[in-house]
Amino acid sequence: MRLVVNLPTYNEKENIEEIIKKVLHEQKNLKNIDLHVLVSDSHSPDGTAEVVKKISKNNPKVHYLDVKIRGLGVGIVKGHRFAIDKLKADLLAQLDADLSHDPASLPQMVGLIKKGYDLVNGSRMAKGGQNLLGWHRRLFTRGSALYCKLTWGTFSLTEYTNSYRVFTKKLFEKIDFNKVPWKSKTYIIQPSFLYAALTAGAKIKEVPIIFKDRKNGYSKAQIIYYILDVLRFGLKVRLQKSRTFAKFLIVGALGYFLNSAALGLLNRGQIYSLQLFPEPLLGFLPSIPDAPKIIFLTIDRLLIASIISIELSIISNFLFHENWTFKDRSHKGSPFLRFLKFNFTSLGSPTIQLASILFFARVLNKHEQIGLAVGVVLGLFMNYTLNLLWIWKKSEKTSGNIELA
Ligand SMILES: Nc1nc2c(ncn2[C@@H]2O[C@H](COP(=O)(O)OP(=O)(O)O)[C@@H](O)[C@H]2O)c(=O)[nH]1
Ligand SMILES: [Mg+2]
Repeated sequence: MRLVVNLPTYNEKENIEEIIKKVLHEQKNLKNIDLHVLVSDSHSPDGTAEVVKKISKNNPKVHYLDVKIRGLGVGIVKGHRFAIDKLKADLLAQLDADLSHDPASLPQMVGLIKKGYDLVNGSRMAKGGQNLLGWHRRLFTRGSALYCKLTWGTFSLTEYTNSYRVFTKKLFEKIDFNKVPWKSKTYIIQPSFLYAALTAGAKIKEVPIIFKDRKNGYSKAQIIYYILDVLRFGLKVRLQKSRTFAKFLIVGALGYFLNSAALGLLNRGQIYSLQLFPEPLLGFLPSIPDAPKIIFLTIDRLLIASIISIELSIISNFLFHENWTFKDRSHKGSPFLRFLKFNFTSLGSPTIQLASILFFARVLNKHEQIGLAVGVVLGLFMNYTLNLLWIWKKSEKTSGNIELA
């Protein structure tokens, strides 16, 4: 099994030889792994290329790739692509070339990949991890992590803005790079690649790492622009997630209008006060008082019309959810079974509304309209949650699984 460790570089002349040596030193701890190092360099003007080319001449395990264009994302994405296509990598790793990341963590990370994880994320914030940068960089790292957690909804993932990772070729191939801003001049590749891995269904494990500040050379991080990119990316993720809920609300509103129009036409021949037919469409059914009664239910035109129009709206909601709202989620199993489940969950809302009306009116002595309003909102969220957890579950494509070390 071949592991290619990608070291993205821009002006790392003073560090590159030592980091290559340190990575190759780990070969002894990586049994059954054929370890290679790839330096993906953005055409550094400082002579990084010369240093690497000199080493690679004498060592077939060391490779140099000039990605030509500036950008950490370019180095990362083009480097891994080259590792797969030209170096025949099965496993991919990446770490900073300035000795901030200790390659000694590689064996543990590779071990976890062998256990079945798709991506192992080095984290400064997992228990045992450390960030030895200055306070403003630590603040940035922590702030970004909190922001990403909140906007992405990934509370068990502790680190987002770090490059130390190991993952499978299979995962890399699954990622749609058209959706990853990898050509950006900032380091947004770090969180956005992680997000892409999550949406590709990656099983992720975090391991604690210690991040040391570089001794030689200078940092190319442009923190202000990076912050702006992290903010923008999180917002985009949030909006995408909210889009599903917005669709759910639109479908619900449409269902309500269909329901009320059908009820009006069947029971009165009108939509709201607009008379469309001279007679109710169900005019042949008896209305009170000549309707038969079963216990407390009067089997009259209103009851039948309500049942038909409610079911019509359930059918309409189901069709829209199936083909629009939850289109990207799992459609495994029989659509009919999903339809039955949907009918069942649709009963939940009125039940919750009734309970809420009674609770507000009888227990809290409040107006029943408050109870109804609360019940509508609660019912809506319950329905939405059940739809997500029970009917249109996370698909292979959209699910992610994160574990901490
Ligand atoms: N290929 C490539 N690598 C880059 C570029 N900018 C930074 N890097 C590398 O990314 C890693 C982290 O960059 P660094 O400047 O140390 O950022 P910091 O650790 O966040 O301060 C180092 O190995 C850099 O050489 C770039 O434009 N192209
Ligand atoms: Mg650095």
